[in-house]
Amino acid sequence: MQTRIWNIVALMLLVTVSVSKAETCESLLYESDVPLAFDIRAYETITTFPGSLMGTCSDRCLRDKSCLAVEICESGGTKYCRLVRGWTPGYLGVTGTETCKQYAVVLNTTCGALEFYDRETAQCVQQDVCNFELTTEPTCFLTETTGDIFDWTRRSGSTSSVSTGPPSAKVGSYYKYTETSSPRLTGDTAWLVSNRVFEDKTYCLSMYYHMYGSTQGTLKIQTITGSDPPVTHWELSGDQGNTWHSLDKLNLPLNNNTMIRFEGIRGTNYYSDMSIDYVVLWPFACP
Ligand SMILES: [Ca+2]
Ligand SMILES: [Ca+2]
Repeated sequence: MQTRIWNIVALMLLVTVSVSKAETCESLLYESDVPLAFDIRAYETITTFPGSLMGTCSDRCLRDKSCLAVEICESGGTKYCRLVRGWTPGYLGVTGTETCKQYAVVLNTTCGALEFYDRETAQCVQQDVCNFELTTEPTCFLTETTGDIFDWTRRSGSTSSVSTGPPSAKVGSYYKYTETSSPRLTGDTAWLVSNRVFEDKTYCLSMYYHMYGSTQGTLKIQTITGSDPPVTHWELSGDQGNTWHSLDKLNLPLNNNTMIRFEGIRGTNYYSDMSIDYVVLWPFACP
């Protein structure tokens, strides 16, 4: 009976920790990245909670091969750990207010920049990420295309209209957005499409998006396989306030004949600038 009570207490503590995670840590950013030996041991001492929390975290990471990294997060002097999919820093020197330190899981080697260590295949794998910091980004899997009405615009700082668009990028200095002032009209579309051949499996997409403006339009994430009609996997319309939001986990079933398409659709007036930044595509289903 006593064991059961302690289990309940431990469970309540874990629930408490889970709630605070969402408030203090963002899943897409980190403060630092430290390679670990394959045999993961205690990477940081967490004294605030019972040992079970630390033990659970380590055990899960050892057993779960899809776990590629561990994060130690801190909130108000309280530390806790969580499992994430790890990667090496894409852009060194990214700073923010995050309080998580990330530890990548690597085997006697450190993967190169913009790579992560895939424990299942024991290889360093390139990370597909669009941060839009460069005009041409080798790691970015999205590109402009024709067949739509206009292009997405790469931008630093605010957009040229008031009461729409973000004040700045979410990560780094640049982002992409749909400039919806004249000559753009209601319903005009701008597409970004993938330029990669994918494997036949489910990938996980995450990103930041900003959709501020009283006549905000619609953003869709779609897949198109062969000549089939587009399949919409995520869609959002209307004013989402003047803040960046995160889309954490979107499963996308892909194969070598599938294209990913981002579709921005202008709303009824120019208060319709929508933005995206730090779009990441993992070659695994979402955890
Ligand atoms: Ca950026
Ligand atoms: Ca275009």
